[in-house]
Amino acid sequence: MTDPLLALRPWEAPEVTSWGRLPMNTVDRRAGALSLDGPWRFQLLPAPDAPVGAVWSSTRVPGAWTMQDTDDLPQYTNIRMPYTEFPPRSPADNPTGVYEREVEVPAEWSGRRIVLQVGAAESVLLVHVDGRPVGLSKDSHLAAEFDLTGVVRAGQRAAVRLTVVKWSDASHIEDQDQWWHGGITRSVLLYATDPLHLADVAVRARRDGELRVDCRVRDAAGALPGGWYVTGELDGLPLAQDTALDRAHEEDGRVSDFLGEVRLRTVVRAVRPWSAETPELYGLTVRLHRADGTVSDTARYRVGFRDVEVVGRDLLVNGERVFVRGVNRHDFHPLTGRTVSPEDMRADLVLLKRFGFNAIRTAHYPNDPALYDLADELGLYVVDEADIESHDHAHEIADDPRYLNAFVDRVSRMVLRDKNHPCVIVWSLGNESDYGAHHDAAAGWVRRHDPTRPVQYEGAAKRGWADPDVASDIACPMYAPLEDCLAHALSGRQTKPLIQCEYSHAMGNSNGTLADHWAAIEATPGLQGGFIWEFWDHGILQRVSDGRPAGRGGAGLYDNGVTAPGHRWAYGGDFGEPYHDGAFVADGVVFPDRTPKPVLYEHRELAAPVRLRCFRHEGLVLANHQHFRGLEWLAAEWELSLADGGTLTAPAELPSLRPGETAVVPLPFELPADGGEAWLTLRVTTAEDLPWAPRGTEVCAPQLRLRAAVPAKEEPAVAAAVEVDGDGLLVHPLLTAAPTLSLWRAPTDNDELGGIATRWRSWGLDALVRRPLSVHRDGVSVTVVAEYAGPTGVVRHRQVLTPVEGGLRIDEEAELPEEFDDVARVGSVFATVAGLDLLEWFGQGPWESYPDRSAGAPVGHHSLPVDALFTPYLRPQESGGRHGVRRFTLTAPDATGLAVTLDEPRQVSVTRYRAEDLTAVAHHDELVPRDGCVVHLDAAHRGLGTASCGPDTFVSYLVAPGVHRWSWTLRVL
Ligand code: IPT
Repeated sequence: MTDPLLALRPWEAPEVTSWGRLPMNTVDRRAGALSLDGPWRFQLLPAPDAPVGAVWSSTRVPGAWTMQDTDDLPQYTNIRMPYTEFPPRSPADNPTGVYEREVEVPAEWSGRRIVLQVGAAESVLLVHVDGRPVGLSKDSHLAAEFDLTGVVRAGQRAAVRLTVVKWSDASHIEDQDQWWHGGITRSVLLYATDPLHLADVAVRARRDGELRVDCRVRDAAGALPGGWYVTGELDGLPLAQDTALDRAHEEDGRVSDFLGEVRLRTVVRAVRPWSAETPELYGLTVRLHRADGTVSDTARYRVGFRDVEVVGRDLLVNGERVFVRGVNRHDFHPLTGRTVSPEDMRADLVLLKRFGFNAIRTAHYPNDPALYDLADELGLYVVDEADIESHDHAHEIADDPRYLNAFVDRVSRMVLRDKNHPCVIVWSLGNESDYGAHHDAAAGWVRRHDPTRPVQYEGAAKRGWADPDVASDIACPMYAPLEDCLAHALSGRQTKPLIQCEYSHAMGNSNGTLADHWAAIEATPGLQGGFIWEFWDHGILQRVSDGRPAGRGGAGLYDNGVTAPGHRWAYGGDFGEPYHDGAFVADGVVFPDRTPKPVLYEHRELAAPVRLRCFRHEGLVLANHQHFRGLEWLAAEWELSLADGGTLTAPAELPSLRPGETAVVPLPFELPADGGEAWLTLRVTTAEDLPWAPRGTEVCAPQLRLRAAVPAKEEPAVAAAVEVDGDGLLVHPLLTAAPTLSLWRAPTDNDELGGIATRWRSWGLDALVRRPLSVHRDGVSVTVVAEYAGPTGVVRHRQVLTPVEGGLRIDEEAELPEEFDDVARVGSVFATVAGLDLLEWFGQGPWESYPDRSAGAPVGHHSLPVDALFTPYLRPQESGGRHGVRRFTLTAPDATGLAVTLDEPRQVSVTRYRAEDLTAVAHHDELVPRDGCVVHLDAAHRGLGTASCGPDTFVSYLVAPGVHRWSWTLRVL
């Protein structure tokens, strides 16, 4: 007998979005639900219409089969589909998972309405119970519910079969930039309600305290029984029923026997409004009663009172033009793929809060429901995005009528699910799907159903940032050059808030110019922020021996971004995929194990709630840079870093300031009269335990320079010998490679994908050939002139080595030809003997910083083991730099070693790798650290930019041709 669900061939029928699926609603937390998570019988068929065999294995639900023990492994493609079939077709090889298990339906569910909920399945779900077809669903990131009343019997067993087809017409609109998986990725459960039940509850809570709760009631038996009523309470106080609404409905005859509607209301006096800074929540309980007063159904919500509106070119939350410090976040885990636990999501959001983020775009589909509860609780604004990305076939699909239903279905189901969350401030129609009538249809539905939130869609906004007719209330470009954003905001033609849906691409060593962006955003009305791309490096933990995902067994096999021996972070191509997009999937601000990358410290500082504005003779100007709260939640300590002394601390009293206010506070230290450079830092921490940070967690460390450095006097030469070899290379007891000129860095992902690395290679910067031209002794100094030649240009380099008290001064000069107009660096590189494993420096730190990513690294005395300086970006590249270094020592445990003093604050890196070590391998675990240190001192170092996807660094951060001079002293300790 042909199965009717299969006979439809629903995997190639975009018109079919569901069958037998219950409408989406907000009432899903019924007490007594039965979890069906855990082991299920499992078969992976080669195609949906292949016969189910007799041999079963076992698999775990929730979980993608691509991350468990099957031969269908994860595959990464960005834009292109992993197969050539055009929409709505899918390939003949179409892995299809058949999941089966028995369920004991509780005897006490007799007479009740029984519902099966499948949290998420990709990409087509077919449901059979006891061999009978029950329903089907598409949309891989939203739950599907099926009414099993009359299909299963209370007190008896039922066999549930869930068939999941991997490739379908729906895959063409789920073409997001991430790994392809297959399986059931969120929890499955069975629950029961009374036949008389809450079908949906919609909550509207405004910042003036007005609460409106619209309840819809159904009875499974059909017509509603007489006498039912609904009550509600907010934090224990009863809500009033809005009888006016009932009457109005009766008058126009809209109250039917099948669907009851009730509106409850109240006005909360002295309401505490919800915002990301003040995530105040109230507990709402809605109860549906039978005529005899007994409760037939209950729903609970946490309500946040807040308003969102677009007024002119401002997006206002509670009337305030808030800055949107956002990040794009996928549901991701290195062991389970797309299955994420509430604990993991809490850890994600806690980390975002600690690093100053206040917003998430759920790129590019509705995230796990727990995320919204957490964002409500912890305080994060959410741009909730529908599961639509048709990137590879965007143009065809946006106006292909066969897909119209799917677009409206996906957008509307997201809104129906998430509408009660205060965290959701904007609905997004999806990502990278061109712009067609389907988007207008979906936007129309949203605007009618939920007029309380704006709608955005990048594909529509692209038609014209100020175009009033497109399906986007926000100008939400991606990777727009800052100058274009500024020009728009200053043009007088701006009509909508400008908030980039993606910017500052975090691939590898990246996020250059973030500080420039924020300086412009904070200074320019009309610019309101954006969402960094993205939170995660999607590296999957992989066993190198058999190339398989480590899966859940891999827990504990990574630490601090680094994997255990025999394991690596896999990216595109590592599972043998024929088509893939390489390391482009590793472009997050955290490593796959959630270890923060250095950019996060930069971001934390740029988001600082407390700022030190300037230093005036009567004191310091301290500003509250928040939108809604004072500084009471913060504690602080002053720190004075003296270049020629140590670090002093003093307690700080934060003034009482309302949002936006400033106060002048007295200078907490007397500056020693004879010192040089002096820096004042305010270390700001949490004053009490918060849900996202224990007391004492650092929040920001704004800093001011109190006094500039006194220019160093040239040290007099002393009578001592400088030893150089026949090629003019310094011979020194602590150096295993003499200082030579370096113009090269191991290309970052930005350098590679932005194209500059290709130019560097064409100039031969990675293999310049040094030819000594002259070695000349002049008194005690030795002057060495050498040429560094590439195929297209020659750099002349002069090094003057002069003995000074206790060491050696090295004055260098390099003259770059005009054609070398944009090199990676100009500086010296040398290698040290083994055993010098501690770096102590005065300069910016302690974390990695580069010329265009150095706003979050305060100047001070820092110290780190050499092995901790390097950042293990998934694809090895230039890493570990420290900006603005004035001097440093590299020492062994007995404090012997070397000391370097630089003429000016310079870019320095101390690692175990030469640039060629880093370029030779594709994964971090393949690197073999050297015993000694590789030290770079740069007169100039190119900014990082974001050119792997978006603008390159600014001209001011480029290294110009012409003459560069730098000098440094080297002493033995
Ligand atoms: C943009 C995508 O929206 C996002 O999913 C991701 O691919 C990002 O770029 C790059 O990592 S689209 C790009 C073509 C600008």
